[in-house]
Amino acid sequence: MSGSTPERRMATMAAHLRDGEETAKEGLIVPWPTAGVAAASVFEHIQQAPEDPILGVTVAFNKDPSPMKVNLGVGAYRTEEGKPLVLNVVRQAEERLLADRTQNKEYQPITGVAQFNKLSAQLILGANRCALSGTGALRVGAEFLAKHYGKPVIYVPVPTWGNHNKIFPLGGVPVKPYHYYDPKTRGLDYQGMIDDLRAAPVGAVVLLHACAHNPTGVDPTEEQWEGIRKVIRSKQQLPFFDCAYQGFASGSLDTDAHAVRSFVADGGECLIAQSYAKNMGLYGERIGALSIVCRSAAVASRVDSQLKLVIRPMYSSPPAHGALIAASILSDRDLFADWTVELKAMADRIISMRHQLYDTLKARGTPGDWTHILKQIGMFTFTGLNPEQVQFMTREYHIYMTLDGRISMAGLSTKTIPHLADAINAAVLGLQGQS
Ligand code: KET
Repeated sequence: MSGSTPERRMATMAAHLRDGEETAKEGLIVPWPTAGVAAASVFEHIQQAPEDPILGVTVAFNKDPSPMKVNLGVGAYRTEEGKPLVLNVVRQAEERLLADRTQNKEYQPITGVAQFNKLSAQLILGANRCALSGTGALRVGAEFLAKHYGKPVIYVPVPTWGNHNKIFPLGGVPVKPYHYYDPKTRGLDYQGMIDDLRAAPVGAVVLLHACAHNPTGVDPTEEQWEGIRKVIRSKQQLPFFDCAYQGFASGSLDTDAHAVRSFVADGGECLIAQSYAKNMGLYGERIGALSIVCRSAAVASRVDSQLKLVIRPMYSSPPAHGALIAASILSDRDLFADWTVELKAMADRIISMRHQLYDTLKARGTPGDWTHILKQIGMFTFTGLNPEQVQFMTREYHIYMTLDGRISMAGLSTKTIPHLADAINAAVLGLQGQS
């Protein structure tokens, strides 16, 4: 490189040591001259980042030594004993994979395990596609849209899963809000949503939670979905479904796919990001899928080729293990049947937690209308508690939840519900804590 003689580099280092100034010129390789001596780090300016609003709740929970602590932050299923659950079907699928000596650890194709992709599309569509976590599917979808879609702006519900607001802009797609939740009714602001979609530009991308909206637990009715679909289609907007809870809302995989299927049945195009974290309990395997429904096979094939160009420099190709587990379950009639039973049991336990919490609050005489606990759908209840009340409950009752007042019903058990009800009761009454 011109000018990067050893003498020149020594002079640069000396200058740096003398006045500590940044003297590196573009294209000049400057070894850090003060290595090994007490000196400022090149990263000195970096500020402490805040913990993630959802995963950070678990970090705080883990640090708390209290025996009465409860973690209702992250959306992760727990048993009645408060333990993480590995589904029986997952254990069986893993045992089969382990025993199968034809399995190897080769690189997967860039878009992942083909059979898994096909089966995932079938699961959500009832009868096109790429493999990675739900988060990864959203991220790849975002970057694909930024590169190849003429209207890279995505409308997201308010509120939405917090990561949406980070994933899309980082993938090159700015985020705009649409009305969704009405704090007054603790239900859907249907008219606000419709008005916002009507006012959004032709062709805009619209993020929709396929079912079990996170964090509100509020889903449109079938009729309302029909209205939403008509507006989106009439404005030639592009739906992008985030489907992280199929089977968790109603207990039925088909019922929970209703919204997506209605948009596919009308012949229009859409993107679908699926996650198997919750419904197969494969959180740490990071397994999900991106499907892009296209009008023709020819378009789908070109889209597929471009997705590879997005993925290859991002993570090259996805890990195999989670895809193979999911594919085993999806492809085997018996495992699939057993899975639906286990899934229903998880959904039912969550619903029973809703009833128990509601009844316990009623029994305490806690002021307010708590029927939304019963009405809301899926893993979460959006309690309506404000950040001060949440902080009070964490400080005084060791109950961990996100600041927006969301609680993961899957983190509750018959044993912990009275404690939560006490905490909510005290928070609502503005009482002093008990610890
Ligand atoms: N979409 C939604 C709507 C969602 O709630 C999650 C996870 C994901 C995608 C991520 O899926 P995955 O396959 O794990 O990448 N939500 C829970 C965990 C988290 O925040 O990461 C949560 O809201 O607690």
